[in-house]
Amino acid sequence: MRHVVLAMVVLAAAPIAAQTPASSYTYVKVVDTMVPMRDGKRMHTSIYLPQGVTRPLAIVLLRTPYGIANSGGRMGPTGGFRELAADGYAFAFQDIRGHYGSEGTFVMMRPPRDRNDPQAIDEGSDAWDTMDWLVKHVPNSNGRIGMLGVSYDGWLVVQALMDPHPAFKAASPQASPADMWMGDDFHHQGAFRLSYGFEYAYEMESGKETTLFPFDRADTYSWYLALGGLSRVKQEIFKGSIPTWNDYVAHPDYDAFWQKQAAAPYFTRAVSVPTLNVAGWWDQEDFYGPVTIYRAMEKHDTGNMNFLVVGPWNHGGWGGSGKTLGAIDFGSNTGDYYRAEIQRPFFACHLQGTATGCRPAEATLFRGGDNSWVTSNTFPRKDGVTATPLYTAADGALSFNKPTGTTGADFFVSDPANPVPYRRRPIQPTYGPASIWRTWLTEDQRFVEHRPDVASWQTEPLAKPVTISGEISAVLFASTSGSDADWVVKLIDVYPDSLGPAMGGYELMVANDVFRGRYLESFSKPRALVPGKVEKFTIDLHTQEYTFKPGHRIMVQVQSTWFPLIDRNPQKYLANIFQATATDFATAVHQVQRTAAYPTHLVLPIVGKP
Ligand code: PG9
Repeated sequence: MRHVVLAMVVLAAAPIAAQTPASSYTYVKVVDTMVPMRDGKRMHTSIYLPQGVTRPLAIVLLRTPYGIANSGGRMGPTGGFRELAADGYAFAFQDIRGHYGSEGTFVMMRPPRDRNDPQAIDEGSDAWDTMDWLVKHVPNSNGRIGMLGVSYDGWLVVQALMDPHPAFKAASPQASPADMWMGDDFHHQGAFRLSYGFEYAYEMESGKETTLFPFDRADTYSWYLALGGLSRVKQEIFKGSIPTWNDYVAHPDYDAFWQKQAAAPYFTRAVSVPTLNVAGWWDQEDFYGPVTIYRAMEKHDTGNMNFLVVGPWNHGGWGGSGKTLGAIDFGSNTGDYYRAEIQRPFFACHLQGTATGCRPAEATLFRGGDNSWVTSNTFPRKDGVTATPLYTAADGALSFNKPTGTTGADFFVSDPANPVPYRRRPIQPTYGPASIWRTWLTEDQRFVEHRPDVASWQTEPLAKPVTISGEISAVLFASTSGSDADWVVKLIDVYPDSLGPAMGGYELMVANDVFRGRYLESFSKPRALVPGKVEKFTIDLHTQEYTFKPGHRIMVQVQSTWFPLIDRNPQKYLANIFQATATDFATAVHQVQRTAAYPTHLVLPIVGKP
């Protein structure tokens, strides 16, 4: 490995004051330089130092594809690193390969390298080479490095953890995707996340800097609908120039391309870097990822170094106060609590040797509804939780009693020409001005409840609280008159009318997901559904920690479109939906059974007895 020693460039930069109750430092950018990697490519890196600190400094590293120009603000009075900044670290920020100031080629979620190829590079080797350079070049370093980041930046932490540098002593991957086909930004259980997959790929790959797609109308719902089929995108819209779109088209199913990129299988060795995994229950982008990574690492956590925190947050919401999300008030500043009481001590203990904070609870979970933090020695919790079926019943009821009848079903007509919007229209471009993308998971689901293509069931008002903790799934016994179908399932907390006009009757989603019917037997080998045949679709609704309070109702909604979050299923089997044209889409009648033989239900992890 070769390293070029670069002179440090001292910059005259505006100082950034970090203020917390404990102390404050002024940070100055002292270096803006190009750090060489093992293949000779150089990565643009900035280093900020706290003024007036003479003790050896630990280094906190963030690598990002989103540009490091404004990184100093993170240590400022409202920045997400303000509590860390109060402890006095050297902060290093780096543009990743091929983006902004760095050399080389950007590859979306570059898969881990072939370890048998000494020339190969990946984000893990770039992180390793960067850490090696930092401990040798940051003046007065104590030789310990921490790394954290949210989402893509969190995924870069995960890549660094796969083959950690010896100086890497504390990690916090936050909202990192784990598997882009199974559950994160680009697909969920086989269904393509159209608006995100389309817009993000353009933003990242139409130039070296992020650029929004130039939609010619305010409501992207109508833009995506007017597209007709996805076959128009690759050449007509993107002119073949967006590699990630080309990959979606070439790999519609869960093949080696996606499997090679998925993070969990790479964690096969004992965890050696203390790791604080962070997720938000209402993360609109990557909730599957951080939980999956925590669980993959936990299998090899022989030294108790791997921890999980899940709060009532959207994507990165722990960087703010975390008191509210959309219309929902969680009663306290949950983000401030996390940063001050868990993240700050964790890094201080592992990087600076302070006495406490190295080992937070195994899992620290915010329980919505009750609005309290709870801890657990395992995740999901094992003791005192009963997997309890909650069945759909006649007249829109939900019941803990299994149906006994031989007939009974609910049905709706799913029309791809009039898909159910996933959030209130107009649906602004995902990251465009005034977009409410960041809070859509907490939107009041009454905006679609009246639609004839949304089936709803609900319990009576609850006489006592029902707390769920852990894994939720839906078991749909369902059929389509077509030969392919999407099933979207939403678990909802219905607030009592007594709460008055602002929140009375509010329908808050607490879990949800979509399943593309063609993957009933295999995610790698789809097949057509037999029209009219009742199949058992088991849909992972992931995990939650939540209390449905007395007077509230539990509701379940099922629908077959969620647009344009999810692309429209043509509802007649097509080998590759990315090749669909406008004429490939057909209406279908969808039936959801509720009989003794076919008892559609949710499985809820109920704490205590239901
Ligand atoms: N959710 C973003 C992401 C997209 C694609 C890959 C990885 C992450 C992000 O917020 O960075």
